[in-house]
Amino acid sequence: MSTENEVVDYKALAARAISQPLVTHIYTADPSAHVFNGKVYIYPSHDIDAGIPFNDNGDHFGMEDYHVLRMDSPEGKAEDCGVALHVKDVPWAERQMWAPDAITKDGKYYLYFPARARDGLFKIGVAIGDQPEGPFVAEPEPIAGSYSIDPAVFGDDDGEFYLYFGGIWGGQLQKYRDNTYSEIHEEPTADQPALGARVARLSADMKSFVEASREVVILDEQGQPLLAGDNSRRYFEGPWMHKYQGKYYLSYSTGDTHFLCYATSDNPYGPFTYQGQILTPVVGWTTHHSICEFEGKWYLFYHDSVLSEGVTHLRSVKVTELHYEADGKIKTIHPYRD
Ligand code: FUB
Repeated sequence: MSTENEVVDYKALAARAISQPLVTHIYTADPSAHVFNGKVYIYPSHDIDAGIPFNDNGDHFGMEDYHVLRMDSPEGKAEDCGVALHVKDVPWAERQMWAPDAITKDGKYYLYFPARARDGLFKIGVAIGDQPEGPFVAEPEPIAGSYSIDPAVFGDDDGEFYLYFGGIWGGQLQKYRDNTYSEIHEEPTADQPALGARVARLSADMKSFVEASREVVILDEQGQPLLAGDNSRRYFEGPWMHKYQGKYYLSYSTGDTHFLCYATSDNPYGPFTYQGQILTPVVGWTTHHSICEFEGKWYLFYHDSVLSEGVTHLRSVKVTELHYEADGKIKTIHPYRD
């Protein structure tokens, strides 16, 4: 949104914003929204200033717990339901409770979350509760076969559940090939296929993968995999899956180019075909979202750093209506009016 050293008038920017923070008493980010029992529940990261210096690994994103937000409708007020899970109550996790997601099955609620384990590697855990707002009790170990960050859980119409996950750079996805970590691995060079998110089907008890995770490939209009150098379109982090008119929509952040983009497929495993941009860049380095239907209307939940006047790890979740064209294309949203 701004070049280095440019003085930004954040009050003017706030006035131009198409939507305002859902809560202002805490900083929140990475909103995963779902409708449970007729209400909207948002599972965000809870941003804090942990006093950790900025670096490319994102260590300054030092979050420690999760608060769940509840809304009677996406156009209403958001209520903070309080702490749903704290890192001190997760036996395997040490720090950095990053972007979570949640789902319900058979009367239980499952919160999926990434955190750094004591060996410095991100893993994904699951915590279980009886109500959408928690509290959630974490399983003693991370999900076997999970790694990296940004879990997004998707329940298909046939009763199967899938976990999408993965993020490059601070999210460590570039350190894995075929689900195995090695320090020698790096992001592919610009002319090689980009790394994709990962997906695995969940077990009936929602606590494990029934298969090794697979790569989610995104193809261009010629049917070729997007390349690692295609920074404005390739996958970076923050996967989200939703279904619209029978098609699977994979949406995600492009990271260093700060777009939310999407690709579609007839299969939850893909391959997906790139379609376009959902959201142009927001204030702050990261952009992360979810898409949720409520009473026949569709909404984009996202975040920006306007409230903190541009502090990239102090973000605020927002919501705006999302519209489809007749052919199923999503209309691009611009977060600030001209
Ligand atoms: O909130 C920490 C990280 O920032 C998330 O995991 C990424 O998706 C980015 O939003």
